Amino acid sequence: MTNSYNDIHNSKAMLLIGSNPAEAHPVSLQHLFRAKENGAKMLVIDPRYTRTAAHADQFMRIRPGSDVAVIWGMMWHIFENGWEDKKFISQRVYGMDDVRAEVAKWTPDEVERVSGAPEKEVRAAAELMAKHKPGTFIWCMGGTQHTIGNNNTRAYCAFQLALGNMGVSGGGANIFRGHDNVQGATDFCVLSHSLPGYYGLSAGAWKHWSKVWDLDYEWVKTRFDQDSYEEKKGKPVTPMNTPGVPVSRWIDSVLEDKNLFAQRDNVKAMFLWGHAPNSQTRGVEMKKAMEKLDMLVIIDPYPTASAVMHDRKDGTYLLPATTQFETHGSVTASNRSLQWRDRIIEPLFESLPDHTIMYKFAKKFGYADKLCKHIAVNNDEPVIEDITREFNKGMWTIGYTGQSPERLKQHQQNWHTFNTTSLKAEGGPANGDYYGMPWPCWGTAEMKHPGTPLLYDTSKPVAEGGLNFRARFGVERNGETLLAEGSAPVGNEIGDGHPEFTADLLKKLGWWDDLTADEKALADGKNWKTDRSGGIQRVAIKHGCAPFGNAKARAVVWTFPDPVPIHREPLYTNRRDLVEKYPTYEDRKSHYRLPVRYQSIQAKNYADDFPLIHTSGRLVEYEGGGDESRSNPWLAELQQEMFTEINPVDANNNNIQDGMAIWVEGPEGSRIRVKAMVTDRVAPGVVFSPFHFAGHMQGKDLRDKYPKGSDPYVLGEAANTVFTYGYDSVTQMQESKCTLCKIYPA
Ligand SMILES: Nc1nc2c(c(=O)[nH]1)N[C@H]1C(S)=C(S)[C@@H](COP(=O)(O)OP(=O)(O)OC[C@H]3O[C@@H](n4cnc5c(=O)[nH]c(N)nc54)[C@H](O)[C@@H]3O)O[C@H]1N2
Ligand SMILES: Nc1nc2c(c(=O)[nH]1)N[C@H]1C(S)=C(S)[C@@H](COP(=O)(O)OP(=O)(O)OC[C@H]3O[C@@H](n4cnc5c(=O)[nH]c(N)nc54)[C@H](O)[C@@H]3O)O[C@H]1N2
Ligand SMILES: [Mo]
Repeated sequence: MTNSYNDIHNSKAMLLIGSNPAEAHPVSLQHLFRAKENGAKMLVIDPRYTRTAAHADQFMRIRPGSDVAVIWGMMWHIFENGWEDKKFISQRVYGMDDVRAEVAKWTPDEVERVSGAPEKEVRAAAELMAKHKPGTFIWCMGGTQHTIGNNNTRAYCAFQLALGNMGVSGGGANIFRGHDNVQGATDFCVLSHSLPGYYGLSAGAWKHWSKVWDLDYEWVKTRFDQDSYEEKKGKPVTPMNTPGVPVSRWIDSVLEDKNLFAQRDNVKAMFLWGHAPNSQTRGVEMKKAMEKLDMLVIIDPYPTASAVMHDRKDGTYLLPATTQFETHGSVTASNRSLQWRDRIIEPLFESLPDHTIMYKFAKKFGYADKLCKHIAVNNDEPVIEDITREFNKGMWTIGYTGQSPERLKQHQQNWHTFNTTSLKAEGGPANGDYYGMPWPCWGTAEMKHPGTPLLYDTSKPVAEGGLNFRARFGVERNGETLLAEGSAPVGNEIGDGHPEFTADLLKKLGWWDDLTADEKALADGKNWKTDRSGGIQRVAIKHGCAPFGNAKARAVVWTFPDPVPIHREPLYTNRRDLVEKYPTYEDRKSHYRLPVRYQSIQAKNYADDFPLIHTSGRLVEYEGGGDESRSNPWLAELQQEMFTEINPVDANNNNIQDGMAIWVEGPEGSRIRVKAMVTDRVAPGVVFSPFHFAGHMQGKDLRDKYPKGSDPYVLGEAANTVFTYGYDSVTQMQESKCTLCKIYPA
């Protein structure tokens, strides 16, 4: 998220695509209402007429999976009418001409053919955004859970770049997140492809973190398999330097032919740590994978659907974890602000906080002393403040270094001093800071950087939270500069684009002697993100420069499968007429260590037997897999049954009446028994299911299998039992917004 929920108060227009905050972010929706009261226009683009759409000035319905078509369709009108911000593009964007060439193909007729949105609506939507600036662009899961999710999100960003809506208050790309610490979990890379702070997995990255942890890099290396199973740029690489299997594909890491798997063996043990299995697609195959494991461990306040989905007899452990109310420490909000939280209640029953459980494992494995070398431990609980100080010492890349526990606590204790629109403290002990010091909060805590409330905003000096686009991808490409031209943050002494800061660049600029002797000792030979003294960052900022250089935003990502976002039909599509022109990717031999199927699935026509598009999402009453919220009597009262939304036309054509029990059957051979909700919220040809239910499997009630007294009040079929194969070509996000189905009375 480049801006913040609060900053949306300053927007003149709000575009929401694949985002339904009335159900998924009801508190954040209040900020959108503030903007509406200030006169902002609201545009909602979604396959469904949602509770959010009910508040919109314009609602535009699209076919699931057609986001690129409709965004390029809107940009077609923007370019046609010269509504783009030419100055912004020439100074701060690389590759917009390539986008323009792709957009030219999306004439109004083609946009309507692919997305279903008629020219009149698409033009009105484009005009709404072009004539009301600054405008914010909000997207959520409707855009990301696709094989081309990365194309969708990049098309959204290109749209904002074209209008010059980036780096300004009231503008930006604002992605409403899921759980309260999704941003923090991402920043720490609780993922398979990077070390904390997006350092990647190269030897240099491991060496940096080994220094921060004060561990011998050679010892860290011995923790990994030294054999190689794949190549990078023609050279063999070991698992330590290659992304592991992402959670979306864990089933395949168990079931896939081991000879096709880029690691020594299949996965034999699985920890589901705060994870609901019914949140993942291919439920029937997951049951198989669960049963094939040697060991299954569930670390959760609830037994979850993991307790009932499989028929394991042994080797299954349930470790009760506390909830966030029983621990304390910092979490990171969507707008990159860190917030300190206190413990509300002592841990209930025998449950333990997650970090205590983790420490106890490290003890069993024999490396607890290394895990907590500079972290005090009380009664097996690592001290949270010390963990915070440790990441402060390492995460220079994104400026997670200035938010010391002391500063975070000061913000928490002085909430009332912060302005609720600008997030800036007006007087008081944190005067001038932005709430939670949204990252990047550069340098050390002593430097007192206030945090960066808006990314890439050149109207303020970097020292006061200003910024520009990163020089992350080199300084030149095909003879063209990648650096910003004639644009820099206020007070930047270079006054134009410049590369990332290194010790050498400081020397070249004659700024090296601005470092103290202590800083020089750590900074020599290093760059802005590996200098553990923070001196390079401090001096760059002193001269008004962003430590990561000043470049253009790239609208062409030459390292991705589709450098300029293009439309591709979903794997399971009922628009066979579009497959030839907009085919999916070729199958891939190895991505995140596993083969990935694309074309081999799309090649087969499922549409005759499974004519309806099946999409999925959220209800305000329940959260995620839903075991926690379906165990809450007040919420359970409000949504007592799993259901599927069906348009009256499809209901009538399939002998279905509102409230009837029906089967929804998917193309991979499974079906779920649910209640029909007949409604025009969905268009003919599209059905929608919430994914929060579990405890029924293909018509069978599994209530008896829950440990005594732990069954949630409400059980139901998991939508993901019938959601199918399909993974984003870069991130491997599952395709849970777009599959096919048929429906019939049960
Ligand atoms: N009550 C509640 N709140 C939650 C959650 C919860 O489980 N319950 N979960 C949290 C989490 S983890 C997240 S990530 C967020 C998610 O928040 P959202 O993404 O807003 O929620 P969803 O309902 O999954 O999807 C949003 C919309 O995408 C639409 N959609 C479906 N297919 C497409 C498509 O192809 N293109 C487009 N443009 N739109 C499409 C759906 O119709 C839906 O209205 O919510 C968070 N908030
Ligand atoms: N079909 C379909 N599938 C989807 C989606 C969709 O839109 N459609 N959305 C996807 C998205 S965006 C997401 S984020 C996932 C969500 O998927 P998950 O993250 O797997 O689901 P949740 O149920 O939100 O949370 C998982 C578990 O965390 C436990 N928990 C709560 N607090 C704590 C704690 O402090 N410690 C521990 N250890 N556990 C705790 C809860 O009891 C719960 O069982 O679902 C995905 N799946
Ligand atoms: Mo999410």
